[in-house]
Amino acid sequence: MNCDFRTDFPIFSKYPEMVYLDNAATTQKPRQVNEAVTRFYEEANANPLRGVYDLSVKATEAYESAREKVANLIGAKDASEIIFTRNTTEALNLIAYSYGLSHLHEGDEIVITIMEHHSNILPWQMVARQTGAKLVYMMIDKEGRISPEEIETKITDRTKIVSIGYVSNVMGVLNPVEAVIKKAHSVGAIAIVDGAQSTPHMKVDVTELDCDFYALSGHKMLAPMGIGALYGKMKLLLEMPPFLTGGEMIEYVEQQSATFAEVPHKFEAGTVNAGGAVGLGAAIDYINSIGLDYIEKREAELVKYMIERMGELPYIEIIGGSKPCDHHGIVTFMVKDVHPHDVASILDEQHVCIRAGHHCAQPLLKFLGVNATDRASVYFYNTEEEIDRFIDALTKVRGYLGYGA
Ligand code: 7TS
Repeated sequence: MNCDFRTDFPIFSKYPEMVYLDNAATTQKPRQVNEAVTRFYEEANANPLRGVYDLSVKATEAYESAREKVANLIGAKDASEIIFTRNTTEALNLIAYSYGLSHLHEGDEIVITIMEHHSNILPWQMVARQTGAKLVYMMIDKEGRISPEEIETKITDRTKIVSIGYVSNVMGVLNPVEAVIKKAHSVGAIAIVDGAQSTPHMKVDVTELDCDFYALSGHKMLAPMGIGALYGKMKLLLEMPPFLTGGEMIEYVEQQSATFAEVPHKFEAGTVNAGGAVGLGAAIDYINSIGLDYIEKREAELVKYMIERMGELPYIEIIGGSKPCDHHGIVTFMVKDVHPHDVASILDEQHVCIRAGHHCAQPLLKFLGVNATDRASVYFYNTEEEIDRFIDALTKVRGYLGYGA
């Protein structure tokens, strides 16, 4: 297996002893992305979309070219349907504040699943509180699956919004988003996909999916923190009011009123994160140079190996599906008798980075009957050797705390 691209990631040379298995939280950044950001600030820095002078035009071109790259990556037909946001959280809040508050009324229903990240729960709680709409949950089985009956019975004529994560950040399960989108449309509801955990790892085509909105975070796919994107169907974006107001999102401003800029700029108030967008564009170029087919296949191999090796340790319980293909890059687990935070601390002493806690999915953890878990998550740059180091570290946990094997 050729792992040459690991040398593209300066952090791995800086900490050669580190095993980084918290990729679902954020990924490491390749030199190519860091250099693209630096190049933008050294060679094209000016406030984009404002100046008529050459440097500002350069900055605008760099920013808009990144928008094209996001559109191409996720199969949006028109780059104007891509709005830059800070992250998935801001993208979902944009839909909630703009579409949700202006379209929902008392008696309407918003349908999500019990395994959503808090950023796909709290915006809908807010909309429900302010409009009198009801928040309804599709439940899952122990393996994290949503049954066809659950989709059929929870999405009804009262449903106006359905919002679902493509891949769960805790279970790693790939959700049946196509069926959910179809059902949502059949009752006249809009369908939103939280793509935070899918976009970095698999081919996504929003046109084929026919979702109305799709949210992603750059930092989970090699890009800098502070840049994300929202795809929305143009006909919805045109009718939606702005989320934030102020500079750069207007056409004309009078003393008491204003008209707004065209989509997407209507939704990008204030000075934009052009450097971040350029970094996201470079991250997309990098991902394309490796290929999402390869990335998906490689991560499946790594997860299969990780689950096999974890199977050698009888005191480990993996949460969710029993098959490796149920865990898209993410393996959440418990070590018998040991608090997940202790596990993560003991692993940290051995330079292995994993996440412990509720993973911003408290309703899911309550449903699973646990307060916290451990989670190891891979990206294409991880290796079998690192997984061996992770397993070696895990074998020491119970001994450190005085438990037998
Ligand atoms: N949706 C899902 C499915 C996520 O996994 C996350 C972040 C978000 C939304 C929010 O993304 P953000 O970029 O706006 O923060 N998930 C995690 C995680 O699992 N550990 O840290 C962040």
